[in-house]
Amino acid sequence: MRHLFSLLLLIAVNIVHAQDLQLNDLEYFERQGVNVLVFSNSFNGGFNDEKNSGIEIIHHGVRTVQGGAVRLNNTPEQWDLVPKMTSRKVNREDGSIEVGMRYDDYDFDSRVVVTAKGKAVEIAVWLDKPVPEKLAGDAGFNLEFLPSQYWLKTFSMDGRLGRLPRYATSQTVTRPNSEKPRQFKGFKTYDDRGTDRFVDPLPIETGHSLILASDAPERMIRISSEDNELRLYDGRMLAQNGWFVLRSVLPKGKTGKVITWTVEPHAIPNWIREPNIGFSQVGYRPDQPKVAVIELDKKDKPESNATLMRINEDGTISEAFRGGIKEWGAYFKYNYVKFDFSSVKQPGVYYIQYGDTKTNDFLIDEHVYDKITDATTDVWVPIHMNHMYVTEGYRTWHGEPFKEGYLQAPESDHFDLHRQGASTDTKYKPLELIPGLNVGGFFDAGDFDIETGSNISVVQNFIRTWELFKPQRDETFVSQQQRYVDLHRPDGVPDVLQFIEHGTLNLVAQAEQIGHMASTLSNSVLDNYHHLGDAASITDGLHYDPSLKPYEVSADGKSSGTPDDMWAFTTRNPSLDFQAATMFAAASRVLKGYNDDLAARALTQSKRLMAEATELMANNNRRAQQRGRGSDLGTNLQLYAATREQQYLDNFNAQIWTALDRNVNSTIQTALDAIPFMDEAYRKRLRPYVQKYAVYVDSLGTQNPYGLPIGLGNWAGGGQVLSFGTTVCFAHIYFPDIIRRDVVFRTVDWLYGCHPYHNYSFVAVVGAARPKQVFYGNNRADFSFIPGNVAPGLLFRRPDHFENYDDWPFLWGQNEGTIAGNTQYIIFGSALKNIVNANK
Ligand SMILES: [Ca+2]
Ligand SMILES: [Ca+2]
Ligand SMILES: [Ca+2]
Repeated sequence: MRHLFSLLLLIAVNIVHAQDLQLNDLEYFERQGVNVLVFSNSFNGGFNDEKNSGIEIIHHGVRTVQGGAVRLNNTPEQWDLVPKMTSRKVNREDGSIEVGMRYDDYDFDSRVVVTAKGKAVEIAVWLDKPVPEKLAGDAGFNLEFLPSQYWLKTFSMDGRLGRLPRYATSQTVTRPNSEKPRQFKGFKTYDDRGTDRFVDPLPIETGHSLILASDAPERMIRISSEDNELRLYDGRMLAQNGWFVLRSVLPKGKTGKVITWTVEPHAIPNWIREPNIGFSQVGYRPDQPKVAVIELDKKDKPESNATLMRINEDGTISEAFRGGIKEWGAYFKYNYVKFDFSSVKQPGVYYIQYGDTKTNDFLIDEHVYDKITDATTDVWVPIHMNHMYVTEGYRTWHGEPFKEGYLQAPESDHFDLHRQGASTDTKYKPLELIPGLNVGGFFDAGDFDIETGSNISVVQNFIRTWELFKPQRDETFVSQQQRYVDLHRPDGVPDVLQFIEHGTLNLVAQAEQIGHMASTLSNSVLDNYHHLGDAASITDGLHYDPSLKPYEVSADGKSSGTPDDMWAFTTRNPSLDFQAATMFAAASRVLKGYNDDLAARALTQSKRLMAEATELMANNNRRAQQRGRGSDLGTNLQLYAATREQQYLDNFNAQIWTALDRNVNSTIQTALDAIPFMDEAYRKRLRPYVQKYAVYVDSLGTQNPYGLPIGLGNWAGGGQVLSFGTTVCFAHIYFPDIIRRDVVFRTVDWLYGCHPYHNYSFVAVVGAARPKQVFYGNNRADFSFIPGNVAPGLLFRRPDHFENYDDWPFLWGQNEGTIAGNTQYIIFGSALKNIVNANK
């Protein structure tokens, strides 16, 4: 009897163990529905606190908790200091992970040890030396909770009830700046209006035992600490992208195990993630392949069939097709199966039914791709026109920004990854006004600077679109004279020409006024770089006069003592000048007959910069020369296209074949771009390389279920997918027998919803049934989007998680559209439309 009891106990213990958090082979703690990651992703310093690092929890498939680390602020902002990870040890014997953290600025080291304890983890902070005097009372252990998943949910602190707010309205105090922990490189995220004090949020609640979201089993989590006070803050008080923060301050003067928390994320028993049926929200043409990729929990058992249901014109529903499910296999965290309904060609409204899951409806129709670029060209691009007043119907998107112009940047480091060297490389003194730069150009992305390299790409992308597809679309009124843009108001000029003109205006002004290209025209102070709202209100529009007191305005109303003027970063980069020279040559050709004056100015600058850059690069060391040579191939082709001078064609011919031999994948696009200028012999010689590229394209189908190059970097790989899609389109246009037409649809399927995590379209696009609802644009604080934006998409978090938030716009690596990327999308979309309409 006793023996039997022991056996039962043993079984019971084993059953309990099966439900406990286990340290898995990928080095995180796991139970069904709960993953606890300990510095699988460390604070890498790219853009400081990217809200992607430290201790993280993926709770029923959604990453809802991150930022677990020793931090120096109640609610850290992006440019507050982040700890460097100095060590990471996985101890399988006691089921723990230990991470060393260091703040170099304060010579401050700490360790965090996370140990599985049944269904919970214990998080302990260890100090070998007491907290530095300067940080005492400020340094603490923090854990951050995603607002969009926790707002409106309940909490209970030591039995006191509350509800997490939809919008931040807790309380703050101000403290002397001398008490503020140093921010990144000494920058300041705030304007204290001369008070010499900073704002510090007060906690919403304090106590020792917190239950979050007892009203939502998938989000419920318990945190307790016997020895340390838990303080709950709302990070959105300081920054709209802040998270809810729970923290305990490190005790003064103590060493050893100074903080102990028990964290228990609730797991829904036997939870299995709902299938994610990936399909194109834009729909399908009757003659294209139609394959849904279904993402399944590894514990889910695949169905044997799925059905395509048709919504008839009288509103009734009938089964259009029933087909088998094909297994693809495992890819990172999930299993993938496919449902092929290509045989359905009848135009109509359909949805997919797989087990108990059904999708929203979508179209099968010949015209589904007709409008895919319209939102981008008609709305997104004109809204990003700098130095203009931009209006649409009753709404003003922004007033005319930066009326005071740009100052010569002094020697400086910069928060947006720029640098001004000791020499200005111009005739201007630091902080002197460089005249004439506040014209033309496009906002970089979710921020408002002019990145010169990106703006060059934008003009090139529009030139390419113009020359290949000649789009006559005119939906935008642009008056350079009035500095006024009105959306949806035709003015008799094709919009693409006006966009080429607008980009060229700023870039030519740079070349003329500075003498060469600026690396960027950007913010001088961090506290207006993170601006959200009307671009015209970033600066005061008045010239900065350091002889005035801060915030003082001169008697004539023309200058102020507020140092908010933008800066031009002018350290000379000959290869950037070379790129600009190439683009100017092409722009000059396109603008001739439309804006002859600008065309002539562009050509003058092209010739001058070309000569100067060539000489500078020749004088530079060999490494710089080799760097320059990398871009020679494309540059020579563009120069030939622009000037038709034989020398450029000879240079191109001298390099293209060795470059193709070295790397087909990275060279094939340029080789294809040359076809219109080459003879039949060139096309013949290119054939075997395209065949080699086709082998690569086929091989992608075995690398992942989507058959695309999927990036795993710290910025999602939407750009790679687009560039792949563009190359495949061009390869198909020139070599239809080698690159089959079917392949071009892989990219559209992915963009419009057939991808991991969710099935929403990554493009805020006309025609999609379910586009993403939030993007990282300049209206992100409104949880909104700018139509036509293209999200970078699926962000990979180590070791096995793809993610694209659709309720939280603030992670740029997933949701930020850029001017270069979105204009690349216009080329891709135009090429695709060209291909599908060729059959008509
Ligand atoms: Ca930028
Ligand atoms: Ca127009
Ligand atoms: Ca100003």
